[in-house]
Amino acid sequence: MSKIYITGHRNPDMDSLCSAYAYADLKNQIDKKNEYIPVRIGSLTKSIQKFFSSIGAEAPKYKNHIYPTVKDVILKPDEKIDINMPLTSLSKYYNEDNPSSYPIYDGDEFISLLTIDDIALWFMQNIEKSKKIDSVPFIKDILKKREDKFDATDLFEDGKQVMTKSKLRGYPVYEDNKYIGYVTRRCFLDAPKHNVILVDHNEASQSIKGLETANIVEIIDHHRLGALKTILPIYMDIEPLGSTCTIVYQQYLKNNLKPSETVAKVLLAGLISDTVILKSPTTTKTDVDTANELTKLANVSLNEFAEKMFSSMGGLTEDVANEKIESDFKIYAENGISVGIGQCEVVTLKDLPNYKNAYLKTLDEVRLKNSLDWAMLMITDVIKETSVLLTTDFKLNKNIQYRKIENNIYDMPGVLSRKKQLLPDVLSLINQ
Ligand SMILES: [Mn+2]
Repeated sequence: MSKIYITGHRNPDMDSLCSAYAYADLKNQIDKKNEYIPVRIGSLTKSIQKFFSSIGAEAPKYKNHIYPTVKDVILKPDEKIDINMPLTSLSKYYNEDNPSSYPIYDGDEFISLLTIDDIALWFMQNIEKSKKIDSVPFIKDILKKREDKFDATDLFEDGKQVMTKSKLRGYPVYEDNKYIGYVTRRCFLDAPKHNVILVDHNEASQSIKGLETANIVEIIDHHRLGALKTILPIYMDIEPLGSTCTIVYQQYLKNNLKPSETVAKVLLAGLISDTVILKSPTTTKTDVDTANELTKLANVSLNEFAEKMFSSMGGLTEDVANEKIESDFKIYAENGISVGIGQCEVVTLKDLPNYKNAYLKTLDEVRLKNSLDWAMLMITDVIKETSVLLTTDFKLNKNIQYRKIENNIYDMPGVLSRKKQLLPDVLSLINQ
């Protein structure tokens, strides 16, 4: 049984997290030979965390990288050899697989590795001294305690470097300060590879660190193709649909399965979040049909669920200004001008007067932090299907075509898509 990690892109959004979660659920049902683990490679916003707990699901766990680690190659002998046993009790293991080191215990507690060098040296020194050895020595007479050790999370390549230079033949491996096994030089002959499925992205630059050392086994996505080369042929399902969750639902159908109520909610959340409740210009008929079927399976009404989801994600209070601006902030550079545009969704814009000043101020801090000329935040009311734009001070503000509500705040009725609507307008301003 191997582990196969399923990950969305960096700065994970709802669609990335939900499609990883649901695809792992599907794969675990159709392939019992492997274990599929949904992961995320960026922090979870408080609002997304809230949503997952509100439907009783556990959001994918954080995974830092997919490089092989020392833990992937450890040896764990079944039997424990006790320090009080005679040396000869080891001969069976040395006959079987010739280990250069062997872990020695005192009762249940791991003490140290006994290496073949320690044994040889002991005999040589004793023969030198007394010229004859009358009785079999005990392991405790020979064993040397050493402090050298690896941590389970040490990278395979780092471990290999250490072992290549070290005089020691083996190192114990600890996880959370607990001994879990040991490694010898032989363990580092071939680097193991982790298996990974990419969802909601297909480009290495947006993916998990260490991807170049892993086996990509599948790609499920709805973005432009910028995929990397693979050694073996892989399964890909890339379609121009509104969300990756839509594709994952189609995968359930292809396998004659139905998602559970909870998984249907997760899929629906990713779908309505990426398509702004099916109103974004990226929405297709398949997305609409999928949403209808998912609402039945999830036992919810689309609008109520959407409103609940977006409102459970919380309003734009002052304490989350940074998070709301930065969690989905994309930077573009054109014509020598750099601009960053954040987007967030709300269920009402009526409390805008309460938070606008705090958000304008934070927006300028985010602009400075990223050394940008211009920064914007598009706040989309997903119920009324309209947006408001906040901007930092910039010479091009006077050319903005949207209706000015007040300084640095503009009304964008009907605008829902940053990619397809706001961005082209901004780029044309920059290029004028
Ligand atoms: Mn997506």
